[in-house]
Amino acid sequence: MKKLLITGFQPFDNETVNPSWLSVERLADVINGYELTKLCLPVVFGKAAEDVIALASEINPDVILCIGQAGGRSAVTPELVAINLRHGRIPDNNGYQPNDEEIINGGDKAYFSTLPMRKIAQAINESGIPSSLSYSAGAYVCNDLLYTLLYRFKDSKTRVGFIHIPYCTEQGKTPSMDVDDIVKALTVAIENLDE
Ligand code: PCA
Repeated sequence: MKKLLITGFQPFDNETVNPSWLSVERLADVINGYELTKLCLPVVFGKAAEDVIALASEINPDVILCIGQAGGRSAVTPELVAINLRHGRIPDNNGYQPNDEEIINGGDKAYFSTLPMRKIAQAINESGIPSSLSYSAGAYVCNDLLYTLLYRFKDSKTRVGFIHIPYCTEQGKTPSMDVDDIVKALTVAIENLDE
């Protein structure tokens, strides 16, 4: 069976939950011929990617798909690209707040996702859950994670992608989405990982 390493994040920014992990932990263990391995990541620059790379070197996944909260977005937004930039509007969960730094010295300015993100956005949208392709994952820990993984796996068979999701209803913010719908959207994404 093919292997999918799928990740969510711990809570950050004064929240008590992160809908990315709430939804990842509820996904079925096998979807579309992929066996899922689930990992919850710290919201810490550098460390999130280190944890993924450590587990990936044990299980050698075909695909790594990372999920993160994008408060303020009203749709599920697969990310097309990651940029070589770290900047924090707020400190990470280790208290570190970078100000316009490079992630990887000598890395390209940007890397494109190696999963079919536009197709994934269309498929989620057709399933009835609002979704659109995003052209920026920001400059915070989610972009840091996606950039570092795309750099690390650029010459390997492992394909890498990232999906941002809205706040979930329990967080009491708007716009928001039910975790049930986020789980459904991520399931559709996994059903569409292959070109
Ligand atoms: N979202 C943040 C980091 C962790 C998360 O869930 C981001 O968009 O960078």
